[in-house]
Amino acid sequence: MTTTLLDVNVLNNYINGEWIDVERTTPVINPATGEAVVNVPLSTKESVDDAVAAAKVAQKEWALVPAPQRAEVLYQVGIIMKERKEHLSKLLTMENGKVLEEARGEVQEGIDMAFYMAGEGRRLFGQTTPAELKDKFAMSVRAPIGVVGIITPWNFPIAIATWKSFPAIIAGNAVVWKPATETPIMAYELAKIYEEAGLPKGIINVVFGSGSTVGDAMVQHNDIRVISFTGSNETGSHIAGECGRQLKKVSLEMGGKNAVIVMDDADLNLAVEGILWSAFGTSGQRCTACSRVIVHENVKEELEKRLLEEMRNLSIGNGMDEAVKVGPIINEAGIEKIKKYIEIGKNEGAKLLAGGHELTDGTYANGNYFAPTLFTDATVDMRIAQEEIFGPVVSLIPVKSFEEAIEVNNSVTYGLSSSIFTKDVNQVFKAQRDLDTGIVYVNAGTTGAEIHLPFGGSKGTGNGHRDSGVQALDVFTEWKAIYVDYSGKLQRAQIDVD
Ligand code: UN1
Repeated sequence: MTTTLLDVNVLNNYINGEWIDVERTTPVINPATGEAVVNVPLSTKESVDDAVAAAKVAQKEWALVPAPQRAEVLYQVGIIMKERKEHLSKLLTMENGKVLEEARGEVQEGIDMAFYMAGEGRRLFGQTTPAELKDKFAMSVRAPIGVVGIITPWNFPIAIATWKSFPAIIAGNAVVWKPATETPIMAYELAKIYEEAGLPKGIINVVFGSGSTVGDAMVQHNDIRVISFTGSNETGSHIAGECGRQLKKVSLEMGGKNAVIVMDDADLNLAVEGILWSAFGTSGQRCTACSRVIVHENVKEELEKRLLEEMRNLSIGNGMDEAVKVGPIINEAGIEKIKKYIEIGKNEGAKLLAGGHELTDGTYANGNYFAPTLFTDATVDMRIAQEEIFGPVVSLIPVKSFEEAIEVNNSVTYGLSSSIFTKDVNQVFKAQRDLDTGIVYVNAGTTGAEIHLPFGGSKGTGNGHRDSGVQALDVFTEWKAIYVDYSGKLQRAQIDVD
C-alpha cells in the first residue's frame, strides 16, 4: 500500500458498532496514479443480514431518544468533520481523483449538512390544524420508518452519504449503508466519525461490496423499508422494479444531461467561466455537469472562440497538485464510455473543436485521463446531445431564439439541472418557469447546489423524491395523522357535525 494518509491496509465492515473483518477483498485504485491505496471487502448477503438485524434492534431505542438529543450527535459529527476537513479532503482526492479544491468543497458540503440536519432535531415540523368536530384536536407528525438502506455513488462519496444518512438518523431511523466499492474510504472515515461522536451502536452500519450482492440483498431484505439510491438509471430502474414488487419505498437520484443556455445578450466572459467550471470541473463526472451548451446563433462563433482560448489554460493531472484544475476519470470503464461517445459524435456529424482523446503519455501513463472536449454544430436529435456521457465532453447546439433554446433544453429524457445566461429580466423569469429541470440557475453554471435546498430532478432523473433540503425528511419518515377527542363522547367525523 502506498499511503500514509490511512491508518489501515484493509477496510472492515462496521456492523453494530464493531469493525468486522471480511475474507474476500479487492483493491481500491487511485485513478490519478493507478496505485492500490487500500483493500475493500466484497461482503456477502450474510453481512447484510447481520447489519439489518443489529439496526432493527438499535432503532427501537433510537426512536425514543428525543430528536434534540439525537441532534447533539450530528453536531458532534459536524465538529469532527470540520476538524478533519483537510485530511478527509486528501483521502477523497486519493480515492476519487477530484482535485483537492473540489474535495474540500465536497467535505464542506457534508459539514454544512451536519449542522443543517442537526438543526432539524429542534424542528421536524408537523402541523396542527382545526378538527371538524368540537373538543377535538388534530395534528400530523413525522414518524421514523425503521431500518433504511442507502446506496451511494463514487462521484460524491461523502456529500451524498451525508444527504441521506443525516436526515435518516435525525428522524430516528437506523441505517444500513452500501458505499461504492471505488470510493470506500470516505465511508470508513465517516463511520469512525459517527462512532467518535457517540452514535449508539447499530444506528449506522456500513457493508462494503458489490451492487449485485450487497445492494441486491438490501433491496430484497424484508426489514429494510426504504431504499435511497444515487447512481445510474440502469441500476435505479432495476431497484425500483424490485422495490415496487415489495411495496417498498424507494428514492432514486440518477442521471442528467444538463445544459447551459447562452443568449445573445449574455455576459460572454461570465458564461465561458460558468461553462468551463460546470463542464470540466470534476472532469464532468457530476450528475449536474454541463454536457450541452445551447447557444444563440448570434454569439455562437464568439463563444466558441473564447471557450477554445480558455480551454488551453486548463491544467490536467493529479488532483493532489493544487495547480491542477481537471483530474482523472474514475476508471478504465469510464474512459471507454467517453471514447465511445466521441466516436458516436463524430459519426453523427458534430464538429470536434478540441480534445476527443485519452491522455496516455508521460505523467498521464498510469492514471485515467481524458482531454477536455468540445463539439460544435450538434443537433438536438444526436446521441451526444441526448445521452449522459459522464466525462469532460460538452456539445454546442446553436439555436435561433429563446423559445427554441427552452425546447432544446427540455428535449432530453433527464431533468436534473439547467442554466441560462442573459441580462433580460423577462427571459430570466420565463426560463425559471419553462425549464423543466429540478434545479435552475440564472447566470451561473449547472453545478453547485446548496444542501438546504431540495436536490433532484424531474423526468428520467428520479422518481419524484429529493435528496438534501427539508424534503429529504419525506424520504425517511412516514406522516402520521393524530386525532385527540376530548369531548368525552363518541363523535363521528363527517356525521356528527351540527
Ligand atoms: C452529484 O453530481 O451527484 O450541485 C452531486 C453540485 C454538487 C452536488 C453534485 N453540490 O454539483
